[in-house]
Amino acid sequence: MLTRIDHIGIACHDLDATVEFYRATYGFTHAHFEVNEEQGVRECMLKINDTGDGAASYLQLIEPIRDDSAVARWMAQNGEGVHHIAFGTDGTVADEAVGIAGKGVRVLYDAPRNGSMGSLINFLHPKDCHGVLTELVQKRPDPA
Ligand code: CMX
Ligand code: CO
Repeated sequence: MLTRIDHIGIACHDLDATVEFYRATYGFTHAHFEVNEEQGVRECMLKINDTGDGAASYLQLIEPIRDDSAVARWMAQNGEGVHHIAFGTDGTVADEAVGIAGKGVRVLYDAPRNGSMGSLINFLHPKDCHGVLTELVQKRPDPA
């Protein structure tokens, strides 16, 4: 079941300056930085709040590291701004993807890929989601 807004993905030109904007303007300071080579981004997950399913909601600030990345292509058309939304599941992304694909929505990857902080992710095509690039997220299992 999809139980939370896991994150909102926001494309930016200068990650450090954008993180500083969110800190100085809103006081969001719980920041986790990483590079996702496969997705072609440097990113910062800014935690906004914990959620009832034991996970959390974030802003995902993303700066392209390659001109041929999905985010760089999108920014060439749109500039900075909201790029995607991500719903979190309390189950697996693989199961969510099967269920959603069965409703006629295109799932972009055959199998889940690596997302932020050890999560597993997949995407739904924006043209099948009323113009919204939609991501599915399964948070990293808690260490045993
Ligand atoms: N939101 C809404 N619509 C979008 C979009 C977005 N982010 N990106 C592309 N589109 C639209 C385009 O406007 C275009 O519409 P028109 O045909 O009406 O012009 C259509 O989708 C196809 O666009 P395109 O430029 O030909 O598409 P791309 O080849 O760039 O591929 C997509 C689009 C969704 C398949 C690609 O962006 C993708 O694979 N995304 C998933 C991966 C990703 O976004 N990674 C970055 C985030 C990583 C993370 O969250 O961790
Ligand atoms: Co994302």
